[in-house]
Amino acid sequence: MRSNDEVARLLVEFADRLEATGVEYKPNAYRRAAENIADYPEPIDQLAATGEDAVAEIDRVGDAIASKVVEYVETGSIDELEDLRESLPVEMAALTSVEGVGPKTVGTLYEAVDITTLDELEAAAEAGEIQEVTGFGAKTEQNILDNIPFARQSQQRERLGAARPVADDLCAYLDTLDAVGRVDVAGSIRRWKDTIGDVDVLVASDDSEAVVEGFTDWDDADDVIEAGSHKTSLRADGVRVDLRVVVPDEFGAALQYFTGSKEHNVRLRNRAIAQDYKLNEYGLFDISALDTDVDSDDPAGSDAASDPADSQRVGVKLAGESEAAMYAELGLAWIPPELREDTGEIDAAAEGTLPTLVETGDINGDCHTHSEWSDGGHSIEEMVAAAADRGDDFHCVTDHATGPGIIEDIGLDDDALREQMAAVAAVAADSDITVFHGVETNIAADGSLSTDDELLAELDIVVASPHSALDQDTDAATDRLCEAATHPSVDVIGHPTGRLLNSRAGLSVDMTRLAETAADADTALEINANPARLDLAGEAVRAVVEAGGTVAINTDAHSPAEFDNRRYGVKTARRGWAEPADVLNAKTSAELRAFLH
Ligand code: DGT
Ligand code: CA
Ligand code: CA
Ligand code: ZN
Repeated sequence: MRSNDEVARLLVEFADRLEATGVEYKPNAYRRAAENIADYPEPIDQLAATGEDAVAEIDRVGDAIASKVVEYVETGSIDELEDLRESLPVEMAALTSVEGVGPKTVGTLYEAVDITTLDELEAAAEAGEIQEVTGFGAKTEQNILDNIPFARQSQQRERLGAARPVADDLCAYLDTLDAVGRVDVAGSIRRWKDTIGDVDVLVASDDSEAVVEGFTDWDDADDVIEAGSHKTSLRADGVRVDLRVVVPDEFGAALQYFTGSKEHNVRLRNRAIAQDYKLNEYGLFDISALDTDVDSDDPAGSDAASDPADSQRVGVKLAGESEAAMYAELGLAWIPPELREDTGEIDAAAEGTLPTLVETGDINGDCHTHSEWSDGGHSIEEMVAAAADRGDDFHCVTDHATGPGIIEDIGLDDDALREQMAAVAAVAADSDITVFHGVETNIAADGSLSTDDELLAELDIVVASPHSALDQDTDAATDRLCEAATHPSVDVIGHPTGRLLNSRAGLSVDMTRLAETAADADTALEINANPARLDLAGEAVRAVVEAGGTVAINTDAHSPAEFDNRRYGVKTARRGWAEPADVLNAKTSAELRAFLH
């Protein structure tokens, strides 16, 4: 099966390789086609099966690209792309993941010094070979060297937003199999970490062979990496998935163990040891009545013929089937997976002071959205209707202001914003939900804003975001955001660091200082729920919560479909220990109006 994302990735590679060989215009056509195929709601392989014309019906997909898509779906490869790969045998995705290295640079460096991989790029930069290439200098070479570690890491991790739908689909599929009892995700994906090394899935079953067989038969399974009777790994949609099968009696223990984090587990195990208990993936055991050496990992004393795991099942079993019972027997309240990072959650669970975390159902509306007035794809009416349909009580229209980092014909100048006031008011008058009119204005490098102060004061809500100069040092970046946060009209700082997961580190910010300044100024700091951003990150949210400040969980939706990203923002808020009272959008529209004034 060829998923839309897979086809889109291939077209992006096609575009990169064309660009590397100096082709103009065409690469952008491929990239736009890739975007629209990735967003297309129907499966591309079914569409391709009905012919090229059907594929060409997708917006911005022309006949030439449609025929390549069909070629790929039918044969598994595209001749022209294979030729491009042969003439430029480089690891394109890995090399272009280095900030500042684009396809053209990759082409040049291959011609000049034969670089094909990240390792070769690093070696050449360290040897000073890159600064010798025409068009490059010592500064560029140093930049490349500085950005390689981030790139290397990004190559090994997948964005949550790419991995989570794969996990959801897999769990839904496994649930349909007879042999499968309970099924749940574990690992970092259950903790909703912003990037994922691999997806861990756990199944309770007495027939692990049937489960493993069902797993490898899954439609989305691409290649099997490792097949065992209780643990199998495969790749699906570019994501590595580890499946473990355990007996129902031990499901809770395995779920606890494989959810991690490793640091959380280490602290929990120490707590167990202090109670004379043994904690592992098979259960929680009271070993106080046993000889002390039974707990040792030295296999010499155990029966070599038996299951090695049997030496782990010792003493009196206290819990194993249910995860909640595992925690309860350790004298702890059940700890939500998002908190399991060893940052005080075990003490809080022991003292009964765990936070009551915000939930998706607590959110009453979005404070940062776009329409076709700037770079959104839909009218204000459509966006408001979609918000009402999903049960929201309010909706904020915050199109881009023109300014640093925003393409001129996308952003609104002050006149256009004034014109938009009447348009929003007209939609608001016709809508059952409360519609606020605002703007997403830009924070320049010095902290000044792109929109006139008087106009900002007239708007219902002002989101101010950094869109340019994202390489400032920590002091300058923090000063910049604090300046914007204390502007009398600013209500929300949008995607405060400007990071893009796996592709741009964003501003380095002293979060404690920003959080305290923003809390004093009654300005909310955004958790941008777009899975390419998740900005603020969970740790930064924690700083806001501890400073007594407010976070806003916004989708920054450019279309109704993007409202669905809200869950990623809520989970990120939970990773930062946020309760409903800490969250701007958990307010009712009347409470929000009061906050905005
Ligand atoms: P990832 O996949 O890199 O995003 O992160 P995780 O947390 O999913 O890590 P992974 O997939 O290597 O292992 C899943 C869980 O299994 C991990 O969170 C905790 C548990 N685990 C794995 N190895 C160890 C270990 O050596 N010690 C302990 N205590 N737990 C481990
Ligand atoms: Ca994992
Ligand atoms: Ca794993
Ligand atoms: Zn925005």
